[in-house]
Amino acid sequence: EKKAPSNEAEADPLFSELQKSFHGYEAPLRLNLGVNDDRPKISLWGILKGMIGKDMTKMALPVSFNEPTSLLQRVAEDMEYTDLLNLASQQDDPAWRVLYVAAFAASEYASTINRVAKPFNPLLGETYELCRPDKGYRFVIEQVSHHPPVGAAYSESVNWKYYGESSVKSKFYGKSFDISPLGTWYLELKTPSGKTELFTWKKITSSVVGIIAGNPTIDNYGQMLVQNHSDDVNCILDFKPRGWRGTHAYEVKGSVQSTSDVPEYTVNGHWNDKIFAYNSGSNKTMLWQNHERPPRPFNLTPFAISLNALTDELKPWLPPTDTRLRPDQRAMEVGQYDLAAEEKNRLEEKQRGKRKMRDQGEVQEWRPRWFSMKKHPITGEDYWEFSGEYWNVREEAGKAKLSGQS
Ligand code: CLR
Repeated sequence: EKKAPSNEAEADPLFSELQKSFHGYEAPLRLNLGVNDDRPKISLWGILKGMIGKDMTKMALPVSFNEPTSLLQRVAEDMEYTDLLNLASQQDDPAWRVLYVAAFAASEYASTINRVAKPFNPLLGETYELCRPDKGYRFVIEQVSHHPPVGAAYSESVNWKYYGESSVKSKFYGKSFDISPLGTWYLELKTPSGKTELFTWKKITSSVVGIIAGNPTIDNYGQMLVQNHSDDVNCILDFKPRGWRGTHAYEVKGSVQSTSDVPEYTVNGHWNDKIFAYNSGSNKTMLWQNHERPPRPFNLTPFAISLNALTDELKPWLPPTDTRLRPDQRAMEVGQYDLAAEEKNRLEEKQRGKRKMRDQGEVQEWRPRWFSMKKHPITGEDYWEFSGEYWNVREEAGKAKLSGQS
């Protein structure tokens, strides 16, 4: 017997679609790895000093510089603080909406602390999905290009849709290793009045510093404009570079900006700890606080550790392209580094072979399966449109597998 929708969210047709996608996510989250991180300690500078001027895709690094995540999962880590988007969606005041959205955009950097390691490079067509029934969202990302590496992502809940392109340019300068993200990120946010607002922003530069001194850390710096395209109440955030002796480490400052007459708000805090909003009377409100960070192998956060779990419940619902099924990353996760290196080579060789065949016209040109390039109706920029098919195919394939099993 079906229960009548008890509130507005449940009346949304998306609500029942989401419930279907949640099949397979019944088990509790995996929050720890049963291994120790016993990667050999090799000096990063020792390995990198011959590679000045190179970008990451052209560096052959020993697998001990990897962590058992993929770049697709690193994008999924953006989803750790989606509670902020739900909060934003409840705000009547556009200034508070943009403040919570900006806090969400800043929260994406908390995961980078102490993670001086290379995520696995996704294979062309590799996908990663993440559903959180407890948080009411679903997320999917596909590697849509290999050279240059590009991932197209789309996530949604009844309160918001968040999507964009993850593509990075990287370069080793000797003193630092800089990673500049190129894509735009889009947030469609439902407001209490029932309207939908579009926000966009671009990610800032991540940089590995302290390489020569032998204590590498990640810094994130640059200006970020969180722009509301539906009214002009925007927020600008300035992530300060650590600076000499780390005086400005993790610092983020900002303000709400508008051409119309809105009260003044400023933002102040640290992206590894807490971020606050201040009104003109200096009253402060905490927008965001970092989750607890118990020590974990590879310095992963518990959220990151949950991402690669492969439970029996989930297996029948996953497409063969899902990151969780990659043997090299799995070997890395259980501490079998030699096997990880071997498997990684095998998969990459196979991919090179396929590429060669495509280049020679022996097999059809490759096309992304779940995304296609379109002009964005509001910004006019090129973006990856998600067809939604992924979830329908998943549902049918999963049901077929389960009925074949019984
Ligand atoms: C930062 C947060 C963004 C998404 C994003 C994209 C690329 C990631 C970057 C994040 C963090 C730093 C990162 C980078 C790719 C490579 C780089 C993981 C997650 C690492 C630190 C480079 C290590 C290089 C070595 C030589 C060890 O929302």
